[in-house]
Amino acid sequence: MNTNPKHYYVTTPIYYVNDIPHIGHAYTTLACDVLARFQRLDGYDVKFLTGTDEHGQKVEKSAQAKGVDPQAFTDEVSQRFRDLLGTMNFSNDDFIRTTEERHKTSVQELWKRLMDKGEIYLDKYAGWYSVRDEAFYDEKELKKDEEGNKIAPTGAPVEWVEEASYFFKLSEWGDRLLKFYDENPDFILPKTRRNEVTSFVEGGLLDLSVSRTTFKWGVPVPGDDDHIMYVWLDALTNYITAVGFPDETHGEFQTYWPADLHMVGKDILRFHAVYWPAFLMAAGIEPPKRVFAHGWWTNEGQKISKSLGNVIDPIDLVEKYGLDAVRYFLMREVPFGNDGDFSHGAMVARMNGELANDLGNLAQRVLSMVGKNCNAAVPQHGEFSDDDKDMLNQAYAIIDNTREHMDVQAFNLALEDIWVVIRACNGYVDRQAPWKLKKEDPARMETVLYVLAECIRHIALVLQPFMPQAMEAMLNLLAVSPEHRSFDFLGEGHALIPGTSLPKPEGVFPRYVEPEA
Ligand code: ME8
Repeated sequence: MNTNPKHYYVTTPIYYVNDIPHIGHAYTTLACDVLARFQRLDGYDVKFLTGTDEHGQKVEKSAQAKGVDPQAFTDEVSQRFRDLLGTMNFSNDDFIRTTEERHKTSVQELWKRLMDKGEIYLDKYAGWYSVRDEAFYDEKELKKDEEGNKIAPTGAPVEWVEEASYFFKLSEWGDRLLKFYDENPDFILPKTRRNEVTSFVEGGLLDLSVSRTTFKWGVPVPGDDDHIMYVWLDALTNYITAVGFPDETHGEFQTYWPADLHMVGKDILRFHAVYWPAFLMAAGIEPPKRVFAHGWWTNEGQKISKSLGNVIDPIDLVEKYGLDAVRYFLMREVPFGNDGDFSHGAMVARMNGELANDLGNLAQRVLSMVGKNCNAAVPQHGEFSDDDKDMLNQAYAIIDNTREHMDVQAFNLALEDIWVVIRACNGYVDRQAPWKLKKEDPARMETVLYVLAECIRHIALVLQPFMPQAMEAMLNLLAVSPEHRSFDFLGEGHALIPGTSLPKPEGVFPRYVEPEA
């Protein structure tokens, strides 16, 4: 029995195994990892879920193209996604695969509930389908490509499909969805995306085809083996499977459902903000609390695609720049929710300007002065001046600002505010000039260095979710014990104890130097 009253359940999309993981997948999971780590440090009992979406026509086609059986194919690619977790230091608590037995049981049970409630009926589908998007499109949504072929609004090819199909009565859920959005103004973030979804629903919803008969790679419809379930009904259900559904008395279901946050890219918002809450409400299950749709990364201004050969492999990035610099860049570069562009120049500018200069130098110069002039121990401080108090108060306030930003997934703003304090510390060092005080007033020098060390402790504690390894190193340099690294230890009540001996200072953020050609 879980007795912690504060819970947090955060999920990533489950990724298709038709493709190997790239920066876009790493980005979404990173955002969830940062939130999960933040909430754990802030005293929450967290469940952080990710996984792979292994059924559907797209995956079946990819397996066929490789000449392998879909299960063998999905086993291999799903492993690549699990390998990425280690590469990126992701702290997920579970990894779900839709080919697992626990999931088949769950999705078949959801189907039966929808059937029993009269929410699903058998008919025939005649319309447009995009395998790439695994989505049905209404004629009026389609566009034309340069050759005059019909294409989906996403640019994906579409094909005409006619087959027997079960339908979910989505058309009956429009008003209830609109009421739900109205009553839960933060269900869809950012706000701009919310308007997009609301207009789509206001435009009228059609019943949704939820089964296919023309291929086999999926979960069979209970009682009708000719049909397999539509891959999105199958995939979305993963979020409840992972907390024990269909057992709603299961401890995890009780503790974590409804999920606090489904993090997704803007491409799949409709599935999460329209279809998913409708399926759940129709089955008598509470919808999640929030769906956040983030933006899209391009590479040096170009769309990232396999055919353009410009897919960014997160493993290459980490090898080149170091893991925490990459984590920092991705969370800092773009206002979270907007589209962003990856460029080598922008990466190096942030790495050298913000990590090496602003933060790395601050820590290095303070800790090396402490090492040389304070017997390699936390300095002894005297009375604090107004300037000292002001500096310390800025450090104590970091957590409140950060929490506010993290509550609405504004990672970039959280980092910006933390950097305001880092820059304030650099201003304070220059103003107080401890290197001058060394001769003139060594006691005052110790007080100044103490204030700085205490500020660095706060900065490092709050930055842990973003850069876990680098901040671990920085907190080690301040001899902060591993048990004293949660946010409970922020504030003056847990301040560094003068006289505690410190290890030999080492640089935490190397500058990026272009390798010789
Ligand atoms: O849609 N920039 O899986 P998927 C930012 N299986 N994020 C990107 C990106 C980019 N260029 N490219 C991909 C599916 N993403 C379904 C989901 S959930 C029940 C089922 C990220 O492998 C982003 O999060 O196509 C996007 O929504 C997701 O990968 C799509 O992953």
